[in-house]
Order: sequence, then C-alpha cells, then structure tokens
Amino acid sequence: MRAYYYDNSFQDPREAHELLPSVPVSLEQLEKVGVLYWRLEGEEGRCQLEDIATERSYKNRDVVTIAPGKLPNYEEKIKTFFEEHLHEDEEIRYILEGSGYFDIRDAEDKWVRIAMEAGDMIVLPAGIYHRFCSDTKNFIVAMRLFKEEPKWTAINRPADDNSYRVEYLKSIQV
Ligand code: KMT
Ligand code: NI
Repeated sequence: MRAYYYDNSFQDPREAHELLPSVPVSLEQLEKVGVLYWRLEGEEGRCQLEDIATERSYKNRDVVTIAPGKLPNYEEKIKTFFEEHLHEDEEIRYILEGSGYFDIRDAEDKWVRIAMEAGDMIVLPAGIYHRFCSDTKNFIVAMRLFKEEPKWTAINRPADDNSYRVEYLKSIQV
C-alpha cells in the first residue's frame, strides 16, 4: 500500500495521479481520518484476517472480481464506484489479487489516493467520502467483509446532513 495526495488533474483516473514531487500520506495520517490498514501476507496474514474479522464482528464476506468481462455491467459499475459517496457502515476490503485505488477525502477535503495491492486490507469508516478506481491494469479481486448483511447503499455527495456523516466528522475532531 502506498498513499499520497491526488494531483486533481482531469486525466484518466486509472493513471496514478501522483503529485510531482509526490506528497506521501502516512499510516498515522490515515488513522487520524479513521482509516485502518493492515498488511496481511501469506498464511500468517490469513490468520490475522480471521482474528480481525472475529474481533471487529465481520460476520459476512464475499469475493468480487472487477475486470472487463468478469463483472456484469462493468462500465456502469466502475462509473458508480468512482462517484464520490459514503456508506452508513464501514467499507472493508481485503485485496486477494491485482491492484486498484481507494480515494478518500482528508480532514481538509483533499483527495488522498490509496494504492492497494494483493495482501492489503483496509477499513474505511462509516461517513467518510470516498471512491474506488481500477488502475491501468484493470484487474482486482477483493474480499468484501460486512458486519451484518451486505449493505450496498452508496449515498452520493452531497450528504452532509446524513447522521453518519455528522458522527464521522465529530469522531475525527482533535
Ligand atoms: C466499492 O464499494 O467501491 C467496491 O466494492 C469496489 C471496490 S472493491 C475492490
Ligand atoms: Ni464505497
């Protein structure tokens, strides 16, 4: 995983969009906006995954492949993934194969790009504005974990009055 500020150019979002020079974002900075990250490699990593799932009550899971020809309505889906939105629950993803970008808004509302690859696990808190984008390889296999039944509702920005948004903003205040 590598996180950095997005360059905000309007080129193809599948490109890296790294500033020149790059402005990296640390794990500590991600934690301050409520984003959790683990590197889970190999067999030990899979055990850690089970521990995290138990501890955090992630009872359900599925696996999705996001690639042309693998995901029904691929073009449509990829467009909705990239629309800025929030959820009323955590977004939990463990990357099994391939790679892709999770973009999140920092406390100053700037885009941070989180480049994820196989073995990376991330939790985006309820209420954070974010979006997902494939990279130029157009291939990612991800495990999606859920506390209860899969809740798919994406609430597009603006959703500033949403109670989960309000709670989220309170939770990241110092
Ligand atoms: C989402 O909610 O944006 C997705 O499930 C797509 C990303 S999973 C690699
Ligand atoms: Ni989402």
